[in-house]
Amino acid sequence: MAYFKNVNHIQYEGPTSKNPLAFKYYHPEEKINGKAMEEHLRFAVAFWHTFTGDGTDPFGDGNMIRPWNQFKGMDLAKARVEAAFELFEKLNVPFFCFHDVDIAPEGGTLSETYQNLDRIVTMMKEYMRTSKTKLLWNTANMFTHPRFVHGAATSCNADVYAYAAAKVKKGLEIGKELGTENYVFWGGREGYETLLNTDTKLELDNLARFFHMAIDYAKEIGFTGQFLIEPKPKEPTKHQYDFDVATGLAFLQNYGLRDHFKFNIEANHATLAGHTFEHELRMARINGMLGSVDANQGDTLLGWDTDEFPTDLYSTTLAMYEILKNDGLGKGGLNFDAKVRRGSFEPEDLFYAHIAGMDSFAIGLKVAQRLIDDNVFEDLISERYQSFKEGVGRDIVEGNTDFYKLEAYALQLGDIKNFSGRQERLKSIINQYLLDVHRNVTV
Ligand code: XUL
Ligand code: CO
Repeated sequence: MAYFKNVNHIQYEGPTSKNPLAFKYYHPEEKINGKAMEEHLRFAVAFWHTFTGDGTDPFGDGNMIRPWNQFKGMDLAKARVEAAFELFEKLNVPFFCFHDVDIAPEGGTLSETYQNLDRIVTMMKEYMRTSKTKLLWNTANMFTHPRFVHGAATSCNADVYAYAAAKVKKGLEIGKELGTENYVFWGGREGYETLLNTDTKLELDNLARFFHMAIDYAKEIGFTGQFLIEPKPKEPTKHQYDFDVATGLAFLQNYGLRDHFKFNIEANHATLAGHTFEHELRMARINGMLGSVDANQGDTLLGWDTDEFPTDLYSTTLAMYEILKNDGLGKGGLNFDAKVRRGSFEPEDLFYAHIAGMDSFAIGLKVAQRLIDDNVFEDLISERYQSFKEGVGRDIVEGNTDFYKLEAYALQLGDIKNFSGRQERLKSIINQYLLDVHRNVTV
C-alpha cells in the first residue's frame, strides 16, 4: 500500500524550479570541497514527530490527517513503519531516529513491551535489508509514562531506576540489531522541580552510575555505536541536569565519563539555554565532543521548545561552519527533531517541511564552505590575536611566563592600544555570501 500517493520521488531541480515537491539546493551528489552533499549532511527523519506525533498540544486534540490513522495497536505500529520507509525513499534521506515508544506500543508488562518492540524491530530490519536508509540513533523514552514522574536514572524511586536501566539495556540491544551509528541519552525528566525535596548529589551520582553501567553493557554485547548526550536546560523539568554543553562536559569529566560520550546538539535546546545554536556547536567542537545534531529551530518570541523545521539560513550557515571546522560529524548526522506546525496538518506538509529543512542546510553548507575557502573569519581572527604570536603573548601561550614577568612587562607599558572587532563588517560579508548562493549553479 502507498501512503503518500500524491508525492513522487523528490528530485533536485535547482534554484529556479517552481515545483514545491523538488529540492532547489539540496543536490545529494554535488561535491562540496570534494565530498558529496549527502555525505556532509547525513540527514535523518525523526520518527516521533513525523510518524507518531498527531498534533496534540496542551490546548487541543490531535488533528493531523495521516494515512495510517485508520489503524490501532500493533497494526498502527506496522503501518507507520511502512509509511516511514516510503517517505525515506521518496525524500532520499540516508537516516532515521526513534525512541522505543515511537515504534511500538507499550504492553501491559515490560515483557509484553519487549515483545511488541521485537516484532517491529524484525520488520524494520527486513526493510533495511533493501532500503538505503540506516539508523542514525535510537533512544529510550523515559519521560512520557507516569512512572517517570520523578525522573528515570535520577528518580527518587529505585524501582523506576531499575525499569529505566531495563529500557536502555533493551535499547542497546535494538540499536545493535539494527546497526545504529549512535545511541542518544536525552535527560527527559532528569532534573528537578524544587531543591526542597531533592537530593541532588545522590541523583547526579546515580545518573553517573547509570551511564557507567550502560558503557559496560555496550562493551559486553559488542555495541559499537557512539554514545551521545543531548543537553537541554529546562522542559519538562524546571532545571534539567544536562543544561548545556559546558554543564554536561563538567558532569562527564567529574565522573570519568568524558571519553565515552559526545554531544548531540539541538538548536532549540541551545536557544532555551540562552545560547545560540552555533555557540553550543562551538563549545562541543573545541572540546572534541561534537557528535551529532538535532536540526531544528525555536521561536525567540516563545519560551519553549517549538521544534520547528530549520529555515533560518543565517543559523544553518553558522551551524555548517562549525560542522565543517569539525571535519564533519563522523558517525553523527543532522536529525530533523522538528514537527510541522499544527496548522500544517496534511500529509504533503511532511514533505514540504523536510524539503525546507534539507534545502536550508544545503545552502548553509555551500555558504559556509565558501566562507572557509575565502578565509573570511580566519584572516580577521588571525589578525585579531596577532599579539599572542610574538613577544609577551607568545610567552603566555607557550607557558614561558609568570605573574612577576607579566607585572614587569605591564609596568613599562604606556597607553594600551586596542583594535576594532569589525563585527558589523563581518555580518555584512555573511549577507553578501548568502545572497550569492546561486553562484556557479546551473540547472
Ligand atoms: C526533546 C528532544 C528529544 C530528544 C530525544 O526536547 O529533543 O526528542 O531528541 O529524546
Ligand atoms: Co532532540
